[in-house]
Amino acid sequence: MSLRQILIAAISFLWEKLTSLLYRGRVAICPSCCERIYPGACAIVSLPDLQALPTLVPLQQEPSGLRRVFSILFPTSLQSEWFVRRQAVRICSHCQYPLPYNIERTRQVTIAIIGDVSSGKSVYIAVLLHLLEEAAFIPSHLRFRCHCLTPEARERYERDYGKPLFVDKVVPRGTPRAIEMTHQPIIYEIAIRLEPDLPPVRFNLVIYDTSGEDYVIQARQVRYAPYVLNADAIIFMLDPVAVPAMRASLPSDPHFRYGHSLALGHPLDSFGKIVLPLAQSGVRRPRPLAIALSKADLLKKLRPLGQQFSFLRRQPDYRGGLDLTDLTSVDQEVRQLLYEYDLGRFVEAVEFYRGQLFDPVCYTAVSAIGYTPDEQGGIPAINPWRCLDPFLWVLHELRLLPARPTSAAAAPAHGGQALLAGAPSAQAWQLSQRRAQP
Ligand SMILES: Nc1nc2c(ncn2[C@@H]2O[C@H](COP(=O)(O)OP(=O)(O)O)[C@@H](O)[C@H]2O)c(=O)[nH]1
Ligand SMILES: [Mg+2]
Repeated sequence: MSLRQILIAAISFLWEKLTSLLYRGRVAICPSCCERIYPGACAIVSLPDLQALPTLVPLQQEPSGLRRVFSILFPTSLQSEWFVRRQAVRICSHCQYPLPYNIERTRQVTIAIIGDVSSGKSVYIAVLLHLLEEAAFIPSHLRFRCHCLTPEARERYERDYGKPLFVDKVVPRGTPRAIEMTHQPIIYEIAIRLEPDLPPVRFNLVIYDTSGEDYVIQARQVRYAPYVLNADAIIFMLDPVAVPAMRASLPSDPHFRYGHSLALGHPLDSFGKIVLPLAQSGVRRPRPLAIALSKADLLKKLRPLGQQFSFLRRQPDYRGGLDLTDLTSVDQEVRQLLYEYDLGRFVEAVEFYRGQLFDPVCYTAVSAIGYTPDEQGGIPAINPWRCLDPFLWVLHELRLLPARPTSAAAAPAHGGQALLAGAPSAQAWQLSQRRAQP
């Protein structure tokens, strides 16, 4: 190696170190290709027909040289009248995806809803989006705004899953495997005002739906569902139908002939395969993990009425705020249920990664439909039960949503750790929330 080459290598190394220090907090992840980007260094285009790339008109090229450094540090605001009139958006430098208009100043929160094929992800997401848009969980004293930034992706999802469920009353068919390496997530801009004189808590909620095969086949996950690696929180759907001991205890329901003809993987194997890329990625960033036992309507058929778990008989009231006391008891009962049905090893596998990949962990049970579909996949109605438990818990753990004040005395959970922290006052909570912002 010549002296010149050594000098060039040293300068580029120093420049890299300097820029990573200088650009701290300016980096974002493209919601579509999941590559790291600097929003300030992305090209700006006019996109009158939102998300229809062929119609885009360039307004500002990607800056280069010193202008690039300046643009990264002080991104051009798209809120000026000139940009607003042209419906300007930034596009990703790697995949040209039209980025959320506020990406340079708003926290992106990715909640990865993952699980094996047919574990109930798509149905759950379709119902969750409805509940989110109806603000069904926001206590009446809080002001809430939820605006979808990806109307086309949302419409497509509604056509494929929302309409069959809510209008046609039939369970939709499975999600096809991904063939592209970019994704069309559904993104909501959310603002929650806790106190009239305090600025609202703002974030962009990013939700994806991918085929279960893309998660459980490791090579496919890294390729087609890379957002799991960057997810801020994970909801793992645990399918009771895939648990041999539970399935054996369920009456031979005609429902099993619909949508369950696949050879289902054991949840322990699926969880292991999903976790492996996270463990191998070297990113040691523990994130909240909610285990959601899906299709919980089936759990009611496991035992005679009088011997059922108490959480199956309770209906949470989200209007009063997230009830951590109730969640703690659900967590304990679901763990107990898993041990009872031979899934102790699953709980232990989760514990193994706790602190390293996940922290904290909460066990919940959800039924997106609220009924068991008939032989043809027909359902009488959609009557979601406890669907918001994992979602709200995750938001609470990410310090984006306060809990009901009376739940401050939530019992400490397993391992002597307080799984569910108490609920501070709105002001104290918002202060701590702001400190937690990246
Ligand atoms: N009993 C019951 N079955 C459900 C529920 N949600 C989904 N299913 C069943 O699970 C099948 C797969 O659901 P889907 O959301 O497509 O699973 P995905 O492959 O994980 O996206 C559906 O065809 C339904 O038969 C539920 O809340 N209760
Ligand atoms: Mg699906």
